[in-house]
Amino acid sequence: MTPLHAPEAIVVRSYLGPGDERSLADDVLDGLTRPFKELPPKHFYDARGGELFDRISELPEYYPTRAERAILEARAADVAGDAAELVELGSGTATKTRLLLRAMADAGTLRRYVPIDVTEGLLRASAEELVCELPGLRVHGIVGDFERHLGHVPAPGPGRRIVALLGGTIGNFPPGSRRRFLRRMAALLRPGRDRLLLGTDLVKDPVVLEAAYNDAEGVTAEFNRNVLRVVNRELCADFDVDAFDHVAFYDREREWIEMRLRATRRMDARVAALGLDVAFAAREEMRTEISAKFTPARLHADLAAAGLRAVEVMTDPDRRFALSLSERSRSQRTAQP
Ligand code: AVJ
Repeated sequence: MTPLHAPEAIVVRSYLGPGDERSLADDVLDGLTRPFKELPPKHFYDARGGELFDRISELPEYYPTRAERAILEARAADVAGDAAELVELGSGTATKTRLLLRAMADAGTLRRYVPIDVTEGLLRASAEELVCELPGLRVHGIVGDFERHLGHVPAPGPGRRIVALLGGTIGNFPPGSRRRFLRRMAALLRPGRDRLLLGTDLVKDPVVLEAAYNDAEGVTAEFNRNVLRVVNRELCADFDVDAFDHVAFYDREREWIEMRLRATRRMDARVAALGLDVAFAAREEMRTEISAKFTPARLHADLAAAGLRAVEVMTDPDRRFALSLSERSRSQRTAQP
């Protein structure tokens, strides 16, 4: 049987190589030799970490995924209606993406989907499904790290492009890096035509925020500890994973959730691949994630600092989460990716 879609409908390019274990190695070397130890959150997401995150997104306490989906369900046509191309950073299982691509298909403007994700299997599987579901769609997949491989996003085609960073992932960046990264995303947009679609979790009652990161089932705790399993496997380390407690709290001053791992006792660990010995004092904490929460003022200030201007900010009925659509302001210059 001939496939319904053209065989060349899917192109997948991988930019991951030996350098990627090195990126973990460099991050671990930096992070574990700091006076206040720290590991960047992007290393949570191996296959197990991805599954744990999917489970988190279904927890009763973890509202962001549901709130964002509710906005997309109500507003997909307004968001993506007349766009030709969707570039998505960290596409994962592409469930929310479907709503956008369908709206573009319904409007008759859909041409291309450009997902960027570190997990090649997920990316290929969702590309196959999408080209079957949406006749005429072309997928240009980029297997890579969106912090390092944005330069491989192909030049935009005719029609409007939307660059999407959903889920509140922008909150993982500390304030200065956040603006730098927004600027690099802005560089993928043509002024006056293309748009950035950004998901941001909103400042709210700290009780609600802290519950979302301290679920009763302990899935977030397992997700948090998973970064140590990744380091053990990839860098031949010997962390006693279960000897670390999950800690998550809302920092009211900085307006972000901070996750940490706390050593339950004095501990020595060896990271053999780095020839590194690490000592933890009893109750010493290591930071594993920040997840910034936004006020409308902070969102607009960060966008403006990146040469962007919001044309629309949509929230769910409970105002827990915001999806914003922004344009590049013509006057400002932006950095190259
Ligand atoms: C995927 C980064 C948006 O910050 O809420 C969920 C990750 N960490 N529970 C978030 C996460 C703990 C999530 N993001």
